Amino acid sequence: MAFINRKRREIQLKIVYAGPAGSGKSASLSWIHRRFPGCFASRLLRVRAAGEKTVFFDFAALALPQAAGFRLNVRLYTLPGDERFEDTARLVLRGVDGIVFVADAAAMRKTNILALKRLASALAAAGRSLERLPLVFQLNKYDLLAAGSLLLPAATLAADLDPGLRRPYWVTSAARGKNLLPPLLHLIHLAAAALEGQARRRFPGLGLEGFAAAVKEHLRRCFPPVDEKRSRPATRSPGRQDAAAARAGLESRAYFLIPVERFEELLAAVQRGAAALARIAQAMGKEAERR
Ligand SMILES: Nc1nc2c(ncn2[C@@H]2O[C@H](COP(=O)(O)OP(=O)(O)OP(=O)(O)O)[C@@H](O)[C@H]2O)c(=O)[nH]1
Ligand SMILES: [Mg+2]
Repeated sequence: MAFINRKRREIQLKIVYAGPAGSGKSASLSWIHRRFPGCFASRLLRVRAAGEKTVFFDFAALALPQAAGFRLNVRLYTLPGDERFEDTARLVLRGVDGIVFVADAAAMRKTNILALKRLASALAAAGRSLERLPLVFQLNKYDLLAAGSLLLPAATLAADLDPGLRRPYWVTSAARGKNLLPPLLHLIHLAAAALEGQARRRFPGLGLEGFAAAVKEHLRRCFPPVDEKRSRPATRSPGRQDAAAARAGLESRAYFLIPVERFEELLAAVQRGAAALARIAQAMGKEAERR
């Protein structure tokens, strides 16, 4: 269940982008962050470990006002898809409230299915059930159809991952910024509704009634409808708006190199807040560079 601090009247929701290696998880979060910098309370942090063993994940926090009298903090992470980074995945999945599974339409069929199975096992090992978690699917890279690639039909890919089609899915292109917001916003709303339901049963006096509806309304206000024309990558002679967006994108990203043995410490900093995370990651990065 999400982290609720009753004293400080604060709720944290943790949303994780999962999926096979290279499916477009980082590209999706990075596009949303670049396109709507004003909706975020933090920069987009890309964390990489120094040393032999590599860990890699992205992190950003959404800035949302109070909902049902609670300050809401939505933390967004991407998991590294590569099997070698299972330790990272396990740590990042701790306390997850919802998952955007980004499938790769250009990958082999079994690649997506295996990645989903691995995710279910990682959650089961931590005593969680994928079945019971809010989950949406992004079927990504369908822009490649226009380039002449032969891709699995989206309906087939969706049925591969969710045979009963019980979960919603969107056909997306992280490269072109197509359909990236709806899955995320829908998932945050699902996670908020799940939390409201759980809290009603477990903490009847908490007063979270209307929480999910308030979250949905904040999200609608924060993320205005996307103008698809502006979401295309800048052309050779970018207009003023495109240049400003590109600059904002560059400034909003940060890359950190951290020693892997301090990864737990880094994640603990994530729990404390984006500013603490940035400070610690920066210090670790400097340390790693000196070695
Ligand atoms: N054509 C196309 N390429 C994409 C799309 N999304 C991502 N890519 C490309 O696929 C590659 C991998 O994208 P990432 O976003 O780094 O993938 P990831 O899921 O974060 O990968 P890991 O972190 O390694 O698990 C990059 O070269 C992206 O430019 C898409 O929608 N269409
Ligand atoms: Mg990535």
